[in-house]
Amino acid sequence: MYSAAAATVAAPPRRDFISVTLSPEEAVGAGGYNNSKAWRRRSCWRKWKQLSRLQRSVILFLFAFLAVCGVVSYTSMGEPWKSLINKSLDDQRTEPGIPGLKLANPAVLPAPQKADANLGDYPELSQQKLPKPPHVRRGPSNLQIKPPRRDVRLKTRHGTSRVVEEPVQADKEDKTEKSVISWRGAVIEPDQSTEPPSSKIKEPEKPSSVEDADQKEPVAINERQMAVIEAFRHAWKGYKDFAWGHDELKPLSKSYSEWFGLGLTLVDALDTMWILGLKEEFEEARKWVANDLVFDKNVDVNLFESTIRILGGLLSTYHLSGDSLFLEKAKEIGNRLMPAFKTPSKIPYSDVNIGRGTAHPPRWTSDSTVAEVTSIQLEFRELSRLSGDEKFQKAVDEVMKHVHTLSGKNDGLVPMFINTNSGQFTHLGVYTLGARADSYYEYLLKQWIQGGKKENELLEDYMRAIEGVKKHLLKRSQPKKLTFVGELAHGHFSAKMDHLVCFLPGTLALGAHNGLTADHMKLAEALIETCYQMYAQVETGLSPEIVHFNLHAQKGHKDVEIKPADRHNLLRPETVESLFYMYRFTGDKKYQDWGWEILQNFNKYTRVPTGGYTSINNVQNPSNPEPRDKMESFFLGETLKYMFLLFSDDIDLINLDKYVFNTEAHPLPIWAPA
Ligand code: DMJ
Repeated sequence: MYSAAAATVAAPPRRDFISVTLSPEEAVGAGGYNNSKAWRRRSCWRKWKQLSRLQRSVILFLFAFLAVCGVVSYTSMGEPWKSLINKSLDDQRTEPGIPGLKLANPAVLPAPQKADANLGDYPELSQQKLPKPPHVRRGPSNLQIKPPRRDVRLKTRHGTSRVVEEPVQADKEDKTEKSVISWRGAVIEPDQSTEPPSSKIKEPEKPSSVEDADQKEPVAINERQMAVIEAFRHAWKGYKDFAWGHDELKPLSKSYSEWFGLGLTLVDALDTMWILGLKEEFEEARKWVANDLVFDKNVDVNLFESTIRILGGLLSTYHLSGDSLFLEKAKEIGNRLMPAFKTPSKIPYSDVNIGRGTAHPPRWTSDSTVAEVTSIQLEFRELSRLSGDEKFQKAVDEVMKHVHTLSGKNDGLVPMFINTNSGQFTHLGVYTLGARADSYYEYLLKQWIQGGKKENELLEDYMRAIEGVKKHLLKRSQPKKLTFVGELAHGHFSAKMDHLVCFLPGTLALGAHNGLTADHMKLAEALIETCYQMYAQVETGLSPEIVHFNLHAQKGHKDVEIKPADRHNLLRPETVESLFYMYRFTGDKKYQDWGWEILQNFNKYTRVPTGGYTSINNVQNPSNPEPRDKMESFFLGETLKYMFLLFSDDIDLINLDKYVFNTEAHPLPIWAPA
């Protein structure tokens, strides 16, 4: 017998040893070792012939079976395999310089921006060199909205017609589409690609992520965005170490405060983590939501706050991630909030006991706040669209319709309170764009956008209100002639402006972007400059909660005056929010630079070394800003998210033609994106 050892002697120098047993006859007949193809073919054929018929049939059957399996599995498993492979590649992709930070998407680098020279104001960052912008996709792969579609013909702005795909909506009522004449005479056409908001919603919609096929070239995150990620992780560290699962971090006392007992910071921050690409943090937070977010509790929650932060946060996270866990939780909290609407007037109570299913106004009054009852609509309407249950939308639409008809407005400006029994405004005569009224104006515009620009009453109320602002509340300060929005109390003008009002430039710019008059954009530009000055003119470079503007030039006086009771800073987002809109719509880099300054000042005066950021009591004292020992959930939910978006040059990172942000910075889909 010829052994394999003999065969290897004459084999080519490659070190692949094959053990082959040859019969002497084969070997001798071949004249020794012969590895030619023809010889091998003949030898196989001979072996095949030696097999019994049964053996041959079994082998043939096995071949046929394997071939069929191969074809079937290729067609049915191709996609899952592809995504699995992509996923595992994604998982391996970590952020240099940020251990554990995994970014979801690879990126193309669009000329990364240079960090400003004044990193010196931010000691921790100036000492350690910021990591180079990585080639990564930021955020999840599925940020674009593609609701279920059907083709319709749409007139473009230029009058030509093109085929667009329209989201499917169950409601087909009220097909009348009226144009609205804006205050300046501009004709605003309803968006013809959309259906009006539904009053009879039947079919639930899918998350925007599910239909996302627009996988365009990813964009790299830049150094400023990296600084935001770093800030977020620092804040998250404090929350995780000392307040995990509780509402708010108390970073100095290394403990927490409870408001509703619903993990407010965690839920508010979910979509920020998703957008920043913080996969690990997102996953651990998701686990908490799955296992520990329990709504069946005997606890009073504020309808507005829990709607914008919890319901809004869950809905947007559902859209971004496509994970149905968040929709189920959203439905549950939505249902548990519904008792609030059981009032004589249908104007909801401010407080709901989500465990008992009871609701009530505050102890001292039967009034609700106007902003609160008119700034829950984006979320409840979206919940109806997603769940197929019309009751949510019906309840909040009724509130808007009712408020639309109410008397007591002053050129579109609304009072701050509304009675839950009578349904009438109370405390008439006081008008502000600040606390208790602010987001009423914001949600007029945003609901109009959400619903496809068809709900004309909303637009009318918005346009009228902005005219009211111009007529009654706009003034210019001295010496810099800053345009600001004051307040009106029983005919008396007060030059007082809450930081909260700084949402307005962003909202005005959003309106202008959606076709409203160009002078809204002009006003936005003037107001954002003012909001920036509310930071820049203060010793710490951080805005106080409220400022008073000087109306008369006085030697040595700045435009901005601060009263002792107003000099706190709660890490609020409004100015950064407006900077984000302004940058998106103008591309003017100064807005990014202003935001960068603000981020550095947050880092300088509010960052707690052991983790977290804190509100401060005194923005005028850089040597002792008097930390308050509290990190509000909106710092993670809003402020840092808007910072990250402001520093991005990727307009598809939450595209403003596809998403509308709720008042807590949770992006919700526009029902029919442009
Ligand atoms: C947030 O909860 C929301 O932005 C709300 O509209 C106003 N207050 C805080 C942020 O300042």
